[in-house]
Amino acid sequence: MRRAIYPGSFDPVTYGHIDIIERSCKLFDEIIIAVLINPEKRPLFSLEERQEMLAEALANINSGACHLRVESFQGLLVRFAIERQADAIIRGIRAISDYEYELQMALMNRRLEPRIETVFLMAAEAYSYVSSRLVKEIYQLGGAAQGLVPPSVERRMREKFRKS
Ligand code: COD
Repeated sequence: MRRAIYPGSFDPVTYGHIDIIERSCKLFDEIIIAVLINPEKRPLFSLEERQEMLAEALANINSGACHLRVESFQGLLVRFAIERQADAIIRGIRAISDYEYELQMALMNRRLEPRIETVFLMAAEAYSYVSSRLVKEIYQLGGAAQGLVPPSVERRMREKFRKS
């Protein structure tokens, strides 16, 4: 069985992330979507909210025979990958600007743990400009990003900024 970890902040999950998960399913039997717990960063959504939004979004995708699991992790990603007996780490590439950071991280992870490969996938062009950061900015400024994030994320974004 081939297992991969798809790690990220997912603050919040977008259709760009979902697209990468669907593509990963064609390559692996199981994907663990691993949400980072980073005490030094202040995400907009709590860990529980980010995991719930992922679970809601994943309930609506056709993953075929591929098994999807949402978990959280802290500390070194490669350590988590080894603990879960994963073969690979999945990362998404949008533009050449992502590549530099992603390459650096992949090479560092390979140095730390040569048994884990990093696999880069590209989302559909329609999502190539979508990022969690921009989606948050749009809602914060009173806009909406329909079609770029799952409906449950849209709803939670509106609630979040209505309250504040
Ligand atoms: N199209 C394609 N890919 C996309 C899109 C899109 N529209 N949107 C996002 N992605 C990709 C990103 O490029 C990324 O590959 C992935 O989806 C997740 O994105 P984010 O933004 O949710 O998550 P990141 O990039 O903040 O996650 C960073 C990690 C949590 C993976 C990283 O900080 C980490 O590994 N931390 C653990 C500590 C560690 O091991 N450090 C040493 C690293 S060398």
